[in-house]
Amino acid sequence: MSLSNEKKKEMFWIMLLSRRLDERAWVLHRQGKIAFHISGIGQEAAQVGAASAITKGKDWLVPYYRDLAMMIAMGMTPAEFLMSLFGKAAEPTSGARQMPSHFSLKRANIVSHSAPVATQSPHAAGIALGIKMDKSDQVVLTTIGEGATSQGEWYEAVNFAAVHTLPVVFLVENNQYAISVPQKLQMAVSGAAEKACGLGLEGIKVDGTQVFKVHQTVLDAVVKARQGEGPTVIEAEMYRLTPHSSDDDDRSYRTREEVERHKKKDPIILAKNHLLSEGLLSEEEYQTLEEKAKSQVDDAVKAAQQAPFPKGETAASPVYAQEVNHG
Ligand SMILES: Cc1ncc(C[n+]2csc(CCOP(=O)(O)OP(=O)(O)O)c2C)c(N)n1
Ligand SMILES: [Mg+2]
Repeated sequence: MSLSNEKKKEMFWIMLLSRRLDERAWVLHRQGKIAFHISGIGQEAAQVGAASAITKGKDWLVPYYRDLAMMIAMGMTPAEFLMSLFGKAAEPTSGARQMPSHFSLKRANIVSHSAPVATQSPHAAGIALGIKMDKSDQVVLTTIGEGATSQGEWYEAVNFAAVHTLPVVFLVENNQYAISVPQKLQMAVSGAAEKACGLGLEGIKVDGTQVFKVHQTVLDAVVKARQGEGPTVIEAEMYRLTPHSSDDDDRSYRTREEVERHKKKDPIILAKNHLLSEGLLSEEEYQTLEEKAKSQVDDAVKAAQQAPFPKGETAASPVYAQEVNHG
């Protein structure tokens, strides 16, 4: 089923809003107002394309730390994200106990991941097993970086899902680096999609800078999973346009020329040009969206800054089911 014009514009809006929100997080970090940020800049097309292929509130999502745009597409608000950066009590992932960007959102069936990379993959396979045992037609989407597909957990999860024909889509966001390690020092194959055939399932590569292409590829895999035809590995290729995190200096391992070259394939610009060329967006409408994004981010920053911190006496309460007596 092809996307309606309205849906295409909405997907572009989510990408734009997420980009401006992500950029603001960098500014807040450089102003010394937050301690840490890990960015999804350059990965918005894959994230929004994939999120709009599952059914919100019905299907399950097990994301990873770069998925800010995916989370916004799934209904997390900018203020909720910013509250996690400021460590505020009302942030929905953990009430400020988790590191920022360890995303979860109970109301949208989005499950938190642990800090060790790839541990989310077996969680996703396990949820998919539960769905199959319940004979439900839900689907699980899970994401991961290409570097983390070297981890045993990823192979175990994909293998298990293939053996048991589980309704799960493994989306690999291949941004070409794992911190400072380029893909060619990470794997001897052409990418994560190539690994899939060795485990007995389909592996598909897609241009991860093209939101509507990613959407269609993930949608096909979701339909297949929902029909009981098993899992798919999808590798979306893009480029991490920022350093790994606010603690990283990428000048030590890649040239500025390389980064500048990849900015020509910035997914926001590609999506904007696509909508302009199809007559779905005008320059004036685009400027209006930019202003709207700026004012929504401004408002969200204010709300998050004004929100209360968790109370000291609640420090252990969301971690343990019952209060623990340390005396
Ligand atoms: C098991 C484990 N080893 C190392 C780390 C440190 N670490 C955090 S992110 C990361 C890079 C992961 O790269 P990739 O999977 O390509 O994802 P990207 O950050 O590029 O999106 C590493 C090595 C970790 N969190 N867990
Ligand atoms: Mg990577």
